[in-house]
Amino acid sequence: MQSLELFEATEQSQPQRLGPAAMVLRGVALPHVRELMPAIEVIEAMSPFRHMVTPGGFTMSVALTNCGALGWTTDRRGYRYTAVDPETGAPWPAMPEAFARLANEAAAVAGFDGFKPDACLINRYLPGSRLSLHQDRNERDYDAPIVSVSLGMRAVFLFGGHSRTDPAVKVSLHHGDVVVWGGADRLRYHGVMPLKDEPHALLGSQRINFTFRKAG
Ligand code: MD3
Ligand code: FE
Repeated sequence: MQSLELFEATEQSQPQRLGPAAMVLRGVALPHVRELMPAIEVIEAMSPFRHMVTPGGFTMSVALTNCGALGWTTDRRGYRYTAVDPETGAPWPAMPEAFARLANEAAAVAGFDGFKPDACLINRYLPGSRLSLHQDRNERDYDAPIVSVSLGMRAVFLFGGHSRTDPAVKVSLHHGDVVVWGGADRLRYHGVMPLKDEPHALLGSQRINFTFRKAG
């Protein structure tokens, strides 16, 4: 028991470097969970989670919604950011101040001062959901970092290189973990392995991931 507690304490306190400008901050979102969870309910009541279709005609296994001035969408015509939810015809729900603050503080810890996200993509994974290797390149400005917050079930994240065929490092992301990446790591290929059903005490059989970006 003693050694397990020591291990967990270490897991949470050591920022893990994935690349020259990419860091995993273990557990730093844990104090914010009680604010984040009810905020998701408000957001999904306005803009529900939905499975979007890729330009290649595949329906994503991950369901998504957005908050903030801009939201990421895909359909047969391509990937893009829009100010309006194509499903409701209304603007995406506003980004809660607490979300923007968490993203700004995490970015600063990783060395990116003054991060002001205008988009927050919210991905919902169920057992079996996956995200194939891709680059995030629909944002206007690659100088801004991206901040991701993981809640619920564990996921195995794939951190690749600058070419699709470069070998990928596997990183487990747990409830409360935050990843920040920018600079030289901003355009790395990345993805998420199919989720195993390991129900989480608070969220059950799902994983929620927020990615904060400066899209416009
Ligand atoms: C990218 N989401 O929505 S975020 C996406 O867990 C997306 O839902 C994943 O990729 C998710 O576009 C991953 C975390 C992440 C971490 C490190 C990265 C993305 C990264 C390093 C380089 C590039
Ligand atoms: Fe991505």
